[in-house]
Amino acid sequence: MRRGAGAFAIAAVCGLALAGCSSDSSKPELKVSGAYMPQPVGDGEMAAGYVIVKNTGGSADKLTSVTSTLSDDISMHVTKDQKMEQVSSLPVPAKGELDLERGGNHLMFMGLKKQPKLGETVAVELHFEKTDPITVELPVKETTYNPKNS
Ligand SMILES: [Cu+2]
Repeated sequence: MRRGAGAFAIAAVCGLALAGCSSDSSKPELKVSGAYMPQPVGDGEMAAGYVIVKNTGGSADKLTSVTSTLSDDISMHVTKDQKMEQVSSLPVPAKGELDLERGGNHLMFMGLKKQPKLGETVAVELHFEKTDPITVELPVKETTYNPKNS
């Protein structure tokens, strides 16, 4: 309880200070944006997911696993020379970002329990080495959706 209240007080102070509060933190400060899942084609058994994890903190973190009710088998992939390769974690650099995007790194959902349909959202929990898990809602977009083209 004490710890939770303390964190809340710090958050309130940061809100008032507006700037410079998290920038001198030595801990990772993560924020997720740009999340989406392209609608899988046909009755495909797998889907990809994309998020951007921004770290404004002074130390690096790692995305270590991803969980969701959509699938029990979610892995992290990097793309090298047009080929996918599974990795056990993805780095979130200090004062940098982890970018999952089309043609590059992505989340891979295997053995889908249901078909995600356009307009729905898929709740996903991102687990990190240092930071507490972050829940993200991935909106299901057109199969060919790419935020860079819209
Ligand atoms: Cu993949």
